[in-house]
Amino acid sequence: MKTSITELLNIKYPIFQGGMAWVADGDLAGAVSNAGGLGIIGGGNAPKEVVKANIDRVKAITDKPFGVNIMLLSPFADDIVDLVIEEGVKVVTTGAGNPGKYMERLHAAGITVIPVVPSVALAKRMEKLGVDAVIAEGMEAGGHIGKLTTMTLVRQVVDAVTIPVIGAGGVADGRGAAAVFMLGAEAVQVGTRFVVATESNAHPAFKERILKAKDIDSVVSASVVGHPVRALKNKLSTAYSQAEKDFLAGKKTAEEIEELGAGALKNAVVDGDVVNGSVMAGQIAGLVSKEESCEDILKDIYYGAANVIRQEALRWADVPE
Ligand code: TUI
Repeated sequence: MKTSITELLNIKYPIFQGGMAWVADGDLAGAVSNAGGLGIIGGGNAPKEVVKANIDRVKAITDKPFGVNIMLLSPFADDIVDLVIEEGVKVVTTGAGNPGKYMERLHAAGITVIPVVPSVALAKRMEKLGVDAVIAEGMEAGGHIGKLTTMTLVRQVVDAVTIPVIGAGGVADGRGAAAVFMLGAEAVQVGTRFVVATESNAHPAFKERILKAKDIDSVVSASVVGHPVRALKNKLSTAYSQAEKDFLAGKKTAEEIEELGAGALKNAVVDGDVVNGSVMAGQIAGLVSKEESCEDILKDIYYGAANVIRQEALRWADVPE
């Protein structure tokens, strides 16, 4: 089974592992790439040396293609662009902004550039800029999100651009992946399910919250200051919702709300503080109930999608054209 994305990137499965800050380190990305998906190191807010160590780790695990996600709100974004060029990284995804100012240098270095887009307008702007593909990520996703759902965003982006579209947000198994392929995507990106992979170094308490989560356990915080973030409900999300009320009443500044989030993701992922930290996860966490290897996760999604697509095709086979 081939798609324009498996061909473009020379990977076996049309499945990306999301470049999640603090979670998507060299061990996770290396395991995913080695098993035939596209592993992606999450640059997050990390400085160049930290991302370099993760690139070294992936290179020690596999010689298959992998990517680096550049989080464009990071104070180190410029440095990470230098780094991916120096290290000969083949694929860069971007998040939380417009990568326009880096495009020329990335392409001159032969890097395939794939930004996350939350809207049709940005997808079209990115296509004009010459990006190689776009990731249409719906608001079911964990972390920093846009406003549209995966169902509506992927379909409309596919209609609006001619470059390949990767669908993301709410995909954790074969059925979800098949649905996104039906919308016209050439690959899917999966985050939350890989957080609980055996090879993921996320703190056991962080994994446990995802494994135990129900469908309605995530909330979106900080929308009022322009950076909506989806995470599982806890003391921090309650504090956010109070602070947002205070902000709307003119009793708190945007900076005070942003401060609540500073370091909160690291506290949860690395130190396991799932009470006061930010347990970023997608709405599909309710379906994720088992810790498995990256290889098993990739196979389950790939063969699961194939099975449901075949079943459904059979059901429709007698309908005249
Ligand atoms: O970036 C993500 N997910 C993230 S980043 C992150 S770290 C962070 N923590 C707190 C606040 C902000 C960031 C945690 N999770 N996903 C990709 C994504 N990109 N989602 C939405 C966007 C996006 C939003 C606006 C992409 C482009 C964009 O463009 C605005 C513009 O410049 O036109």
